[in-house]
Amino acid sequence: MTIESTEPAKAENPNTERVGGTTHAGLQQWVDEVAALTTPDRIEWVTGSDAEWTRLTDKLVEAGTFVRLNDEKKPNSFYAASDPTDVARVEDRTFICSVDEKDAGPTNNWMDPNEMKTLMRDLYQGCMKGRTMYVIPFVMGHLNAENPMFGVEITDSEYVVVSMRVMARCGVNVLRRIEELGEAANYVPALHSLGAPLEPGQQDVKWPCSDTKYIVQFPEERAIWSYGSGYGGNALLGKKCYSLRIASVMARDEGWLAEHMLILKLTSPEQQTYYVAAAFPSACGKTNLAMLKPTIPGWKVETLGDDIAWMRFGEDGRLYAVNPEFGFFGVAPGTNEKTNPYAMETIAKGNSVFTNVALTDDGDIWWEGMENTPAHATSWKGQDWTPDSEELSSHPNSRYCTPIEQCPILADEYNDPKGVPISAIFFGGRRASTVPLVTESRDWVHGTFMGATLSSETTAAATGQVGVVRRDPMAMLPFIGYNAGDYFQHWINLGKDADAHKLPKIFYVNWFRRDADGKFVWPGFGENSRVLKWAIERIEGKAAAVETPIGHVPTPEAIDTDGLDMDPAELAKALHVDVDEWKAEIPHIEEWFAKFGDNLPTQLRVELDGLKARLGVQ
Ligand code: GTP
Ligand code: SPV
Ligand code: MN
Repeated sequence: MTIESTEPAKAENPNTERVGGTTHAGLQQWVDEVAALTTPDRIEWVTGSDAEWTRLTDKLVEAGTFVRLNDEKKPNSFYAASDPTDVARVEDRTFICSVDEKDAGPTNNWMDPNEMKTLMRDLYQGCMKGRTMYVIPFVMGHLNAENPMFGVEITDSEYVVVSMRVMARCGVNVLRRIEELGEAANYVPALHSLGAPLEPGQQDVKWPCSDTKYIVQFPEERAIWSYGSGYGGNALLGKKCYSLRIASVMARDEGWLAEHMLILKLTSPEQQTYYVAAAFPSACGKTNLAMLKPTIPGWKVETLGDDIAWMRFGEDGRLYAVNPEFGFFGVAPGTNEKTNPYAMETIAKGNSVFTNVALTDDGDIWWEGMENTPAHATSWKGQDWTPDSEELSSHPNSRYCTPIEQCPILADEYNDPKGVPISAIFFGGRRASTVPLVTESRDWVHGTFMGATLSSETTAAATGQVGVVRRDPMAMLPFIGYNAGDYFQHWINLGKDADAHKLPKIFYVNWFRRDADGKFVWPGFGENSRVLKWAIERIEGKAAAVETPIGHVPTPEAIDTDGLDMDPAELAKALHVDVDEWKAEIPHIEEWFAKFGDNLPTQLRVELDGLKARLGVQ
């Protein structure tokens, strides 16, 4: 991809300092073009060395972006607070710029790619003035994969460089491999700028960003242009932009799946192992389930991934999943020794970045829900905070960014580029009513229907209102890089072409059902192991279920409640299929499906008709 300016490229800043480079002509040309457009003071190729980490983190400390944490509490770790306007993914500023508007579908923002490029080229013009432009060669997944999934992110943010080094395999080894492959190396060019040029002598702010934000994917070109935000999925372009939006388009074209899913390994007391993938919308429990500590004796969970799964059929006809990431970018609030002890252990090893949490007076971090509430701390907004404060100490979408290899329960298979064969897929959302604790689909198409109609209350992971129920198909609403109707068809097609008995079984879960007082009915977290156990026993043909209009739901006796401190009536509530609530759901599903017109797969319409008939809806 080139920048393809219609205007002659501006003469490059003759004083630009250059550190590093590449023998790959195409890549060097793209970097030169971006430099000519954005006019940085300095161009630096990221190597991934420890010395580089130290230099960049020192620079961030000096700039005031980072505070170095107490080495005894969190070694080699840093605290950052973002600009209060730059705290989450900006879905209304995110675009799929396909050539044809129809290919973006009814769920994405769209603009003509040429129009978007013209608009953004104007924004990028001189936007790195006074800054260093970093070139980050990275690979999503394994460098020794059959087809390594390369990317190169250009960014003018040191915070992004440091975070990318945690979240993806980056640096000189990747670049050398790209160079060895030469023209044969496919890489996704991913351009990022904070949109905050510095005039000579101008004092920088702690968190530079712009009020104008664009997060843009060009699916045909497999390219990403991001502008104006320094936070999370807006700026760490290997994550949502590449591994979901662009990768979902690649997956459609090549017959695989790029999904917003955790991957876990489950070992039963009989030492049987199973791999489970689960898609829950942002801030709905993936990281927590991925690192689950089972409360039922003899069962063991190990982690393979907490956010993204790439799944391809293996030669044996089974669906294999790989986590393309190298770190966790996890929701901080609510994480504690009880809900997620392994995440706590992972971050305690250090080498992490904490953004928008609270800074304690002894140089550690804290957030709502963590043990040992400090008597005083500095809030993410930089204000004095005490337990009596009205405001939260941490932003609800505050996050820890930490290396996956520090996770004490990381499964060995994480290092296998082949991935792991998936036995079960869970779809789940955050629903106060209607959706029972767990439902088993009848078959792949019914499971696809469950995924396609998945709904969830919105969370702080994206800007906008929180707590509003919306359809979030396969937990991919903000991440499908093409027409969601075609995406549903792709799911159905993969199932059609596969060996039915080798396909993962699909389940629909809801940890978030509430009672009349607004309390969660199901205790969740480690207790979710009881639901995993039921699902595995269903796969093994051992557990009981009742057939309901929406699918197979466990009888209360089929759930292992040994040691569970829960009133049986409450469990019955969690499992209840309320026909009236489901009848009320139908118009919402109808409205959702209507968006897709002819692009809605017939099979999903048939599934909806079946559901209506079973519920007795005309
Ligand atoms: P992203 O990183 O945004 O994709 O989110 P995620 O799906 O990984 O969500 P995460 O596991 O970080 O959970 C987000 C929030 O849900 C946290 O506040 C958790 O405490 C809460 N949560 C997770 N699992 C459960 C559960 O089983 N029950 C309840 N009630 N809350 C949960
Ligand atoms: C999500 O929002 O689903 C995340 C965080 O995992 S971000 O990387 O910002 O997308
Ligand atoms: Mn996510």
